[in-house]
Amino acid sequence: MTIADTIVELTRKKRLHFALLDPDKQKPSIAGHIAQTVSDAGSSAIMVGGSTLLSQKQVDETVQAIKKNSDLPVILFPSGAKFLSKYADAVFFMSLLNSNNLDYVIREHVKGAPFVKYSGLEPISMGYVIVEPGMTAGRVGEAELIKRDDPQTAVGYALAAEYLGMKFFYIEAGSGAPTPVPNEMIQAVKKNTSIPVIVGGGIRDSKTAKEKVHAGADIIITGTAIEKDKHFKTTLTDIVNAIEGV
Ligand code: 1GP
Repeated sequence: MTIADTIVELTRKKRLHFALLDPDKQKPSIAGHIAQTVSDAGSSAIMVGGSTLLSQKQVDETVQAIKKNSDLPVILFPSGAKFLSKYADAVFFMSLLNSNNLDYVIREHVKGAPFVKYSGLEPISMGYVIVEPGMTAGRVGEAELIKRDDPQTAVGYALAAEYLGMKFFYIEAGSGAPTPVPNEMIQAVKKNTSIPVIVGGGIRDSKTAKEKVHAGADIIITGTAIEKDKHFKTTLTDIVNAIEGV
């Protein structure tokens, strides 16, 4: 079974947590160590990516260190064609649907597609949108941010992603966002779409993660909770346990 199908299947049984590691934020050896902890905490996958990467080497070394230390699938979350790594298992082949820059909607994909084909990476089609405040991802991605009080626009994007044949819909407020995607927005998206809904940005504790899952998130992504929290193993374990049973 493909990684995408395995994830879809898992979301039918429980709510999942994915950890996001940005190669720009720590050395590969530390990323390897974190990966082990993420795996022990019960996460289902490790995503690798970031908006401020400088080289493919950085991504390669981080992915290799993660693979050495954990059996979890490693899924790239690339900001551009330059940041793909053949050492990962899969890549979120994602279009930033609310970007004003065609590079992030389709052009980078055209550049990166041959690499995906010949490296054997599994492409996982995903519609991606950024909600206010958007943070660095919103700025770098030149996103026309979805307003926090506009769930209907988010629903439109989710349906468009589904109708375009995308397998997942990722809605996020930006890494480190002071407030995550509003519950009402997640509820509206979930109610209107049938593809798994991934939510991230500004989720740093189990209470918030549970709230987002109650609203309808199938998968929760956390990044900063790993980078900034000294007790991140406990935090991650709490998040995984809190959302699993919802
Ligand atoms: C970024 O949503 C992720 O795409 C992670 O956000 O760093 O706030 O957890 P945080």
